[in-house]
Amino acid sequence: MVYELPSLAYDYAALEPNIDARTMEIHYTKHHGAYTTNLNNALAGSEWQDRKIEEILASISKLPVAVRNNGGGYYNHNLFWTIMSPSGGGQPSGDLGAAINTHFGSFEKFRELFTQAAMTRFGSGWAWLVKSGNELKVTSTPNQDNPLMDIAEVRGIPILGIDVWEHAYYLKYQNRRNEYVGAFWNVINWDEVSRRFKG
Ligand code: MN3
Repeated sequence: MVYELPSLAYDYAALEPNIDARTMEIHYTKHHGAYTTNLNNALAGSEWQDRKIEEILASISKLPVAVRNNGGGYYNHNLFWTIMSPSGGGQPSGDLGAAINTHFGSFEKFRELFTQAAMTRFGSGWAWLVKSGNELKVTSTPNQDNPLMDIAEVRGIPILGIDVWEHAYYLKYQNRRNEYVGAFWNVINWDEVSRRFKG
């Protein structure tokens, strides 16, 4: 199997002004593109090359660091593009909205926790909302790690994630990660997050 860069459901400028077109273009074509190529190279000829990415990540402690970095980068960005939308923002309703209220008290409390996870991740990494059994948890991971990995502190199925690597925001926001994280809420595709929550 050869992993492929998935197509984007919107154009580079679609998330303006929250995420600028130049950042989207470089992030998708160069960064995600490189993770995809490097994952294929790292898996070539190994017994893992025909396995699903989720299975690879679940056994990542047994695999070379190049698979961890690029397999994580491949999966994380696949998720990231889909959980954003030009018609995103607002709050989740239905089962996901109810589950957020149950586990965090309110949407506002959840937003605070998730923002804190994104802001306190030192250096490069991701903040996540994960489904862990019947629970919802907020966590963060360094580099391109994620909660599917058997090495993660908090394991679960990621249903929402924000990339807090500087490459995700530096052109528009420079060092102001807080502004980028604030703008992210305007583009969250809650329909997709709900779909992942149910799945
Ligand atoms: Mn990135």
